[in-house]
Amino acid sequence: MWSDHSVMTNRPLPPRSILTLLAALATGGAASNRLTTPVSTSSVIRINQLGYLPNGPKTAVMCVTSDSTPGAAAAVASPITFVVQDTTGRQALGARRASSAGAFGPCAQTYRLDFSSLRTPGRYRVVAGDVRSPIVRIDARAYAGAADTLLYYMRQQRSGFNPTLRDSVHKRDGLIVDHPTRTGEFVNVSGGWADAADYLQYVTTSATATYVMLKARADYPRAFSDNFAANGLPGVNGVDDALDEARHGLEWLLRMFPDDSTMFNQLADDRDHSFFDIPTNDSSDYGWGKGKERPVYPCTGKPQGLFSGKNRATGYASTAGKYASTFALAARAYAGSDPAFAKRLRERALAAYALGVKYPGNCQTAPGRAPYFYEEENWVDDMELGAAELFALTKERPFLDDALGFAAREPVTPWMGADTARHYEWYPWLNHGHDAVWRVADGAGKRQMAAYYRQGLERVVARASNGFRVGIPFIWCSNNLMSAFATQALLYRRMTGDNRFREYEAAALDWLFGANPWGTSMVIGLPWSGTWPHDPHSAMSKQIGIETQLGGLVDGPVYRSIFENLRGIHLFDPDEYAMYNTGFIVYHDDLGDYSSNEPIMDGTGMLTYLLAAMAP
Ligand SMILES: [Ca+2]
Ligand SMILES: [Ca+2]
Repeated sequence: MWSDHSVMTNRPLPPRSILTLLAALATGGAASNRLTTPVSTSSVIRINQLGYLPNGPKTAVMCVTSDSTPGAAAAVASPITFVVQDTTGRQALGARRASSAGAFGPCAQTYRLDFSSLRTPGRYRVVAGDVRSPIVRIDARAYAGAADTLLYYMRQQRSGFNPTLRDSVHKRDGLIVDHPTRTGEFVNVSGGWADAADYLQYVTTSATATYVMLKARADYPRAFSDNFAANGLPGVNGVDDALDEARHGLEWLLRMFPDDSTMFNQLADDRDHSFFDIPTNDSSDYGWGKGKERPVYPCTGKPQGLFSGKNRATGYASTAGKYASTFALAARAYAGSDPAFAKRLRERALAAYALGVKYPGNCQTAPGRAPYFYEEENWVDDMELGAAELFALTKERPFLDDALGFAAREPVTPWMGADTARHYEWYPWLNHGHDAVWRVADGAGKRQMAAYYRQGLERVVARASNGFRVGIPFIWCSNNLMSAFATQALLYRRMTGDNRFREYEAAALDWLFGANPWGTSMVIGLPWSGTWPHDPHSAMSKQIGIETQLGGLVDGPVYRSIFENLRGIHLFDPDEYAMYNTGFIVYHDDLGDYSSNEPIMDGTGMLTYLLAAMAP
């Protein structure tokens, strides 16, 4: 078992070039972080490895694992005391008591060790008896460079020219399929990002990631730096790197919506999964030869799937709304710096929205040979966001009326409070529409939007009495839900000044960076000196090196039943987390586990907002 304790220094990754990272790895800088001293007891203290802001909430979570000797579990249910020490062992916070918060997953007991009253920046350990936490960092700059680090992964996912490989990938995109009149026609839709460790590309996820990056840099302009050029190679170009990355997405989205009646939704399909190789060697065969053109799927408003499996598509609006909101927000972003581009974005935003009005319903992704697809069922959230952003752009009142109407049709994103959901059934996980409406609505409208967010947060919190304070369902891509919950709580707090969900917001953020049963950050290389996924489901990682995956958010833990029932899933190596995979949720740092350890583009892009908000 590798742990926890001895080698972590909790240094966030400073902005620097990938070349420096490669050099660090060549000298063994990262590998040494993996193996540390064995756990001496069956209790561990989990912390946010990135650190805590001096004036923010600070909680570590103690987990007493269920393999404790009989009798011990009963004993630890009683209150415990803990202290906080500085790195010399001197007491920085006197003894505090903590009561058991009950069982959770592999933990027979959990305890919340709240040290929020310690505000002095520095490095500490939380100590309970003979159990010591890793080094805890309290620092106003704990999140400096964190949002930028996510962008390393986004650049690495680029299709077209890929800056990590310094080569172009998927040069023949693509041939239209499933179109009433244009099937077989070539259309240039090169660019965008691969969705995950496979190379499928979806408007659903790409537009959402683009939107959130645009919003993150608009709201928190100082969170991002300028260390990369438009093509993703190192270099300064006078544009923050979040906008560079968003523009890479926008250029692809414009190709995918080339005229007012042709709205493409997807590039490639799961026949891509026949090969597990880096994208330059992708030799998937879509029926016209290996490594040739990839299929481009339009929205048709009808169930799609070229083989036996079909989705349940009913319209265009889920995709059309995402195009509209992303283009409209981008039009405002480029109004000053590139008016011609802004004008085109505005025109495409209006056209996309009109198609969404004409064809209400879902445009789901199309399955190929496998039974999996993104089963998005809600579209009013997407049209709400599109309408709100179009109102912000045009100031035309009917858009605001539309947005308010759509908002009332789905006040709470339905996964909130649920035990489970289909794959990407309620997407995006966070409805940014309510926030976009709040920004432009009158007093009554603002109160309504805040109330909608509050209702969703209450439903999750009602399930979160455990010591980790988590109430999300552990469906596939649970880290997306954790990130969405924290972001919604943040937006609600900023809207209202109401701090009632602050503890849960912090707990979700802490979970993503190590305050979880496994004690691992869910973002590759963040912080570089911490514990994070070294063996993700990724051909790039396997063939070239883990450093290519820097900044990638992995799927996160799933219900055991999900892991055990997915096709073709098995671990390649002994499970270093076996001790913590005894409960109802599992996470494996293993190449073979595509359910919990695959980096995901949309989740990474969406996390930029939360980390930008935490930046100094
Ligand atoms: Ca730049
Ligand atoms: Ca939706």
